[in-house]
Amino acid sequence: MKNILIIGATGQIGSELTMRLRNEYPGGNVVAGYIKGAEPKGALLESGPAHEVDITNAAQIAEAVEKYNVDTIYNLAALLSAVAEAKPQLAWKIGVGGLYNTLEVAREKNCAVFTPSSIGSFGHNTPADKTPQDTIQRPDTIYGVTKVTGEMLSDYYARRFGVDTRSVRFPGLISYTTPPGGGTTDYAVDIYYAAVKGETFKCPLKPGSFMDMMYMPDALRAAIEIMEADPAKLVHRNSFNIASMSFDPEIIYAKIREHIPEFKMEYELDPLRQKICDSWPNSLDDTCAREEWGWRPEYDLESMTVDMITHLREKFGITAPEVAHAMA
Ligand code: AKB
Repeated sequence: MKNILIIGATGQIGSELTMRLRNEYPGGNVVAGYIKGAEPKGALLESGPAHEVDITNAAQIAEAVEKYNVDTIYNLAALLSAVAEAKPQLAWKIGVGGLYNTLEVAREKNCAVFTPSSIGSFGHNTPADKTPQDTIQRPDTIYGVTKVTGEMLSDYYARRFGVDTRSVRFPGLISYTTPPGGGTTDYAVDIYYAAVKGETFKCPLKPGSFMDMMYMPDALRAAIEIMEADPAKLVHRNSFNIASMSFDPEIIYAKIREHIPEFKMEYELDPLRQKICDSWPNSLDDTCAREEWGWRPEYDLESMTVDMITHLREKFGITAPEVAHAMA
């Protein structure tokens, strides 16, 4: 894979994945696909080509693929779970209509396609703990419905037309670069911002709300490694469970307080996000990803917390308070 189009390159995952792919494939075109109003800026704009690609417009996708001789498409266009509940028709148009457009272009132009699925592809009647790779997928949200449809459509295009479609089910992704916006797992990003800025965090989910989470560097590596995996070893394609850590608000709060003891959290529940979270698994079993393409996470809650706090302090120019040493 050398010439890559990222659809949704200015979003939470896209902005970091585009930069990472440009480092990974320095000789190729790594094209930042963006929509009007979300144009790339700064390093993202300066480090490589950019092209307007609205996923609901198949002609625009085809134009970018032809112009840059694209062989791989990363389709990152989606509304996250909570926003999708407010705009279900748009969520379907982008998540399913957009994927259909992408797969059709890929079929005609012979491109591989990565389209992330999510822990949101499961529902309340899925086994919640160590959720198996192959299990019941009857999601309660429109976000989940688009993700399961996307998994099935992508598998269909692989079987029927030989399109090289691959995917992982992302947990909540945590990063200090671009904020997520509109997801159920967003609290696990927001809590770090509040802690570093010295603000009291209002937690939208109640204690005991466990979900899988992952630090962005692991997620980016997963997205690249699955596309590089030896196809002969893949039993599954769309989509692999991947996991690195599972926690609830109490656990992440306690972990941050080990590093910022004065940090305070209060509960101010968001009924929509709570309902969505209650329908999602507590933790996924990622054995198939480990066995079929060697998936291994590198970050746990402790190493992620140290890295998040360090980078957010740098981002906001906040110096770490001096540690008070007791006099002997
Ligand atoms: C969301 O919360 O909607 C996403 C996801 C887990 O897919 N972060």
